[in-house]
Amino acid sequence: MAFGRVNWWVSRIVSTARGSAHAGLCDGDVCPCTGDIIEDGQVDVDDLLELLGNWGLTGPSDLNESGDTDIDDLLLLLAQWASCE
Ligand SMILES: [Ca+2]
Repeated sequence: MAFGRVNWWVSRIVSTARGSAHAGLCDGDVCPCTGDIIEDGQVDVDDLLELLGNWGLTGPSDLNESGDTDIDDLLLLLAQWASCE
């Protein structure tokens, strides 16, 4: 698969995740930077790998505190993809 096509899919997923997060879990326009799992000041691939490594488990990767790390947590992380401010 060409890089441009992968980039398009990532953009679509992040856009959808941002819409989901803003529809339910954020307070107004302010979303906490809970996606910064490894606490380095940004939500990036390192946080994504940490989340995937803890799939099904509780802990810091359980961003919505539902009791396990699942697709909802992945969508939250993608919605916060960027530097934390
Ligand atoms: Ca969860």
